[in-house]
Formats: sequence, C-alpha cells, structure tokens
Amino acid sequence: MPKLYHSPHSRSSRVVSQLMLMGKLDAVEVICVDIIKGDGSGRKDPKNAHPEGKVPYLITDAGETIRESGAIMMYLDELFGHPLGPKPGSEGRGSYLSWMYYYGGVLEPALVAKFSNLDHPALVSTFRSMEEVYAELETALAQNAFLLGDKLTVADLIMASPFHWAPHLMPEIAAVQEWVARVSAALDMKSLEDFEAQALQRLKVRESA
Ligand SMILES: N[C@@H](CCC(=O)N[C@@H](CS)C(=O)NCC(=O)O)C(=O)O
Repeated sequence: MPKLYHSPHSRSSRVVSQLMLMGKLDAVEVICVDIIKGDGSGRKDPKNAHPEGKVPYLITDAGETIRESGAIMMYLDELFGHPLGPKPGSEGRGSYLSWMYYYGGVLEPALVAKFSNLDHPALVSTFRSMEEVYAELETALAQNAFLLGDKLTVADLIMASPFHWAPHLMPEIAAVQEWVARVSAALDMKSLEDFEAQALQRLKVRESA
C-alpha cells in the first residue's frame, strides 16, 4: 500500500481530498506527521520520510519516493485509473499537464511573493505575478465550469486549493469565485474536516506520550 505523509491543514490536505473524492482513502496508508508551520510552531518530525520534513510525500509500493503535490496527485490519479485526469494521449492531456506544472512553477512562487509583499523585478520577470494567474484563470473559466471543460480534474483541485486556505487572495472575479465554490462543493469538506480533527488528535496524543 502506498504511504502518504500528511499534516492536517496543510498542502497535503488536498491529496487527502483527492483520495476521498476517488473513494481511495483506504487504499493508501496516511501517516500523520508534525511539520514546522509558517509561524515557526511545530517541528521537523522524525517520523516524516521527506528529506526536508515537508508534506505531502509519497512512498509507492515499489519503495520509490515522490515529492511535490502536483507529482503526487498525478501519480495517484494514474495509479487508480485516471478518474480525475485525462489519460496520456487523450484530449485535454496537454492542458492538464500545463496547469499541473503552472501550479508549482508559477502560482506558488507568485503567491508566496504576494503574501510576503516581495516585489523584485527578477521575481516578476521569471514567474509573473498573481495578476497574470488571475487573468489565466478568468480566460480558462470564461466558457467552462472547470479548467479542462465540464469535468473536474486534479488540475482544479490543485489550482483552487490556495483560495481554500487563503481566501483573502481570491480575486474579485466572478468566474474565479464561482469556480472555487464549485470545486469546494465537489469535495467532501465535512469528511475532510472530520479526518483532519482526528489526525490532529492523534498527533496530540503522540506528543504527550
Ligand atoms: N511545493 C511543495 C511545498 C510543500 C510544502 O512546503 N509543504 C509545507 C506544508 S503546507 C511544509 O511541509 N512545510 C514544512 C517545512 O517547510 O518545514 C508541494 O506543493 O508539495
């Protein structure tokens, strides 16, 4: 069984949401670990196999390790028969790959620059800014309910995720706001919250042991 290293209310939560949506949460061993949070609290958990103590991190059945949310999410979609993404060679695959890489290569750096108030020409010339990300999303969603058309894919899960944990970064663009709401509605937020509460509890019990 693949092992997923997860910390509640973090970037690995979207992987848990994906597994829930695919009905495959029981097919992966979720190992809950502590991480160092943005405010400096927490710790680098010795139980976490990630070399830098980050989450998510996946170890496959063959013992191969996978880092980076996008890679893990695409791997899990493939492993379980592509329920949430186009298969290699099928229509939409190029767009899907573009969004998955755009997330890690553009959205994340632009997002971190924005919430850290970093404004350096090298950042903008290399990654562009959240304004361009918002414009890309608006264009993609002008005619479609989801990024690849009328079906939700892993690309929606990863691209919408920052607006779930940082709603203040949501642009005043109706098409984007409605899309984020559609992605939230497709996810089982209540089950995710219950799962996260139990994970937090397990971590607390471990800490006090
Ligand atoms: N680009 C990575 C980022 C992973 C990441 O930074 N995760 C945070 C949790 S939201 C973390 O583990 N932080 C702990 C640390 O930096 O030590 C991905 O998306 O997988």
